[in-house]
Amino acid sequence: MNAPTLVSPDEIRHLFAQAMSRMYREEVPLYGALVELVAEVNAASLAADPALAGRLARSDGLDRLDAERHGAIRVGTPRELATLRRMFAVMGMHPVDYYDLAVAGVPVHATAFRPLDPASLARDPFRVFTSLLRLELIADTALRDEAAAILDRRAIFTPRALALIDRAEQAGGLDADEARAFVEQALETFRWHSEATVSHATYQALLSAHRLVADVVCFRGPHINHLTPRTLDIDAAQRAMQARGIDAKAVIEGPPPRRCPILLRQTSFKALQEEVMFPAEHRADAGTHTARFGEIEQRGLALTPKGRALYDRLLAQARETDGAGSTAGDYPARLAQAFAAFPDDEATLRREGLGYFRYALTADGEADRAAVAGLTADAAIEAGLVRADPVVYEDFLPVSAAGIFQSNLGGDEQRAYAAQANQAAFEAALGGPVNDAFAWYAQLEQASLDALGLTR
Ligand code: OOG
Ligand code: NI
Repeated sequence: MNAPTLVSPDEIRHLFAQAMSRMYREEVPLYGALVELVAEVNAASLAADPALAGRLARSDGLDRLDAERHGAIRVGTPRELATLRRMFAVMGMHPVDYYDLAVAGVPVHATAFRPLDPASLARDPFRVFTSLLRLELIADTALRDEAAAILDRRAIFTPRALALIDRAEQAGGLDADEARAFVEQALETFRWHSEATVSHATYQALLSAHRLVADVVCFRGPHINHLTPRTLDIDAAQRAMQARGIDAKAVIEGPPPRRCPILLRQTSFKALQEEVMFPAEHRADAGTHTARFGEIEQRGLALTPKGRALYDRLLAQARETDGAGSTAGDYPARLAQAFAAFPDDEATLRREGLGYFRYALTADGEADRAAVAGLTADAAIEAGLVRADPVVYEDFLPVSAAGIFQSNLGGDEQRAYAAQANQAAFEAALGGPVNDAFAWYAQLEQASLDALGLTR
């Protein structure tokens, strides 16, 4: 009997990421222009800093430098989220962390589906930030019920996609033909539809509840709303966008520019106003909808809980000054000033336990492995036997995500919801727990120490 040859989930994710990129470039040509701009900026960064390539190769893979790092979608119901979890699992993507955005005035909570194994991340790092609408935050109960009824009627997965998810779960994977069909079918869920499923009047009512509610409820499915390639110099990329007359968001989200990058910095071009048709009794109404944009990101050191607490405190300090959040003109200066208190050299970041590092042998260490085992990490580094490379942050930042949402909803509303974060409700909808990012980074670091026989 011939056992079927299964395609690895990593390969399926890689095919999927490529297909999404092709589809989105076709759907949003400005996104294609952004990808080209980023490739130019990255090439210039590498040319200007010959040592950069070596550092990247050690920490974050130089391969696929220009490939998309993430995308984002927004779904409406627990059932949609639970099925997405199963769909992403076929591609080796699992939910990591819980993000509450209600505190920032966006009526969703979210997770990111991403690879967990470092080798899988290296093969293709593609991940999807996935938000679930919190309908209970719509104050008008009649409108809330109407939104729920609309969402209840839609089917965002093709029957064949559902059948292939079942198949993958039963057989432990997909063969090459099934994998190809799966990617093709999965793509349908994330495609843009320029016809709304509701009348213009219903759209307007949902829009005034919150612009995001209209985006989630009024269309056939959770269209991909952005993709995000990685840049090696986000400040240069932001300037290049502005120089080309691309309507970039006012500020870069996340930490200020630093010698040792930490966490995640992001910016985007603002969402486009796109023509949409609304079904009406005798003819279709024309209108516009604003949802889709292009984003770029630059990643740095993953912070420990201690480092993250410091980050959150300094960020809050920079944003607090005049209540204007990150939109005021002097924000970059305030941010830089606040972050003067965050150590900016790798040795200190490591010694003070602010970031996660991966330990590896130097050439001297390779030559004398036996001398390494049993040493403390500090002593081994001191002796020149071991090197500590920063672990790259692979997740998201709720304050930044809210900033990205806000600048792309086409309005400037800044209401916060009084609602509490509700991870339990999110996980119930998801059909399982989210992975804890801190535990994941800590385990990566520990495994690198254990492999060399180092102690702390
Ligand atoms: C998601 C925004 C969050 C990010 O990079 O922080 C996000 C959305 O607008 O749906 O993608
Ligand atoms: Ni994003």
